[in-house]
Amino acid sequence: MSQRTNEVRESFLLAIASVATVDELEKLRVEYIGKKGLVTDLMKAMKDIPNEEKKSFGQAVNALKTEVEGLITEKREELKKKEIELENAAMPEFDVSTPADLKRGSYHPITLVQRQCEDIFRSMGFAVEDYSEIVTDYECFEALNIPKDHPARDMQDTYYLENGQLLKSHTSAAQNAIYKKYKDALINEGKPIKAIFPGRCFRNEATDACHENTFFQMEGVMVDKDISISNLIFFMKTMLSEVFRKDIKVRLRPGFFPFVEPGFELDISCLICGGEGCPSCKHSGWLELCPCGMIHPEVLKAGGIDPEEYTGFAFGLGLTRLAMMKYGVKDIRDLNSGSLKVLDQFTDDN
Ligand code: FA5
Repeated sequence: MSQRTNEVRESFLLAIASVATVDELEKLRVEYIGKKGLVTDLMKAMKDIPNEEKKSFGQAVNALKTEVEGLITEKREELKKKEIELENAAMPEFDVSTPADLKRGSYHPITLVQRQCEDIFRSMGFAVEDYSEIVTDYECFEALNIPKDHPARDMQDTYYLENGQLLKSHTSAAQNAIYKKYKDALINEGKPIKAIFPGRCFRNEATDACHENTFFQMEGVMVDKDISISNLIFFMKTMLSEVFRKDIKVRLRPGFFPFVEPGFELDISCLICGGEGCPSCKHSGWLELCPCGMIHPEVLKAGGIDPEEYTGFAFGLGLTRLAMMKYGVKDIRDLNSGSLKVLDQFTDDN
C-alpha cells in the first residue's frame, strides 16, 4: 500500500508543477483531497489494512495529505501574486503626487447679478426673502386682483399641477405672503415693509432671443405711510446705476398690471445693439426690464393692510434679462443651455 501512496504523491507533484491558474489548482485540489480525491481514498482504505501495517500506512498517508495541502496553499499564493502583478501591469500609470487637473467652476451670470442686486437693496434696508416655486392660484392671481377669467391671466399661462397648484409665473406671487408676514410690524411698530424676493418663474411661452419658459425675476415692495412714485423712481435709478456702473438710457411708460395703479413699464436701451434694434430687443431698440407701479388698494387689503392709511410701490425686475444686458449675452436661451463654453466666461469679478 505504501507503493500506492508513493504513486499518488509522484502524480500529484507532477500535476502541480504544470498548474498555471487558480482554477486549475482548485480542480487539482478536488482531485486529490476532495471528498472523492485520491488521497482521501487512501485514507478510506485504512480500514482494510492489516493491523501491523496500519500505523506506518496511516503515518504515510497523513504526511502525504499534509504535504499536498501545504503545496496547494503555497501554489495558490504564488498564483494570486502573479495575477495581481499582471493586473497592475495592465493598469495605466498613476502618480498620486501629480497635481490634479481641476478646472475651477464659476457662478452662473444670473446668480452673479442676483447677488449684486441683493447687496444693493440690502444696503438700502431691504430684507431678502425666498419663496416657493409652487404656489396657489390665490397667491399667483386672486390676491393680485386677477380674478378667474381675467384676460391678464392669458399673458401668464403657466404649468399646472394636478392638485390645482401651479409653478409661479411671476415673483409677484409672493407679495401676499410678504405683506402678511410684515404687516404687524408696520401697523404696530411703524416699521415700513421693505423686501425683495428673487425667484425662478415659469411660463408657457414660445421662446425666442429674449423669452424663455423658465427665467428669473426679482420682486421688490415698499409699503409705508406716504410712499409715492418718487420713491419708486429713486430706488429704480439707484439699482440700475449700481448694477451697470455707467449711464444707461431708461424710459418709463404707462403699463397695465391689475395689481398696480398707476402701473409703468421701465425699459432700458438695448445694450446689445446700442438701441439700433436687434433680435435681443425684438428690433425695437428697447428691452422691457422692470415693470413697476403703486400697489393697488385691493392687493394691500388682501395682505391685511389698510389702503386708506398706507401706500406702497412694487416692481418686478427681469433678472435674466438684466444678466443678458450686463454681460452682453445676445440670446437668453444660452443662459439655460448648461453649455460650459458660455458659462466658463463668468467670474465674480465680471
Ligand atoms: C410681471 O411679471 C409682473 N409681475 C411685474 C410687476 C411686478 C409689475 C410688480 C408691477 C409691479 P411681466 O410679465 O412684464 O410682469 O414680467 C416682468 C419682467 O420679467 C419683464 O419685463 C421681463 O424682464 C421679464 N420676463 C417676463 N417674461 C419673460 C420671459 N418669458 N423670459 C424672460 N424674461 C421675462
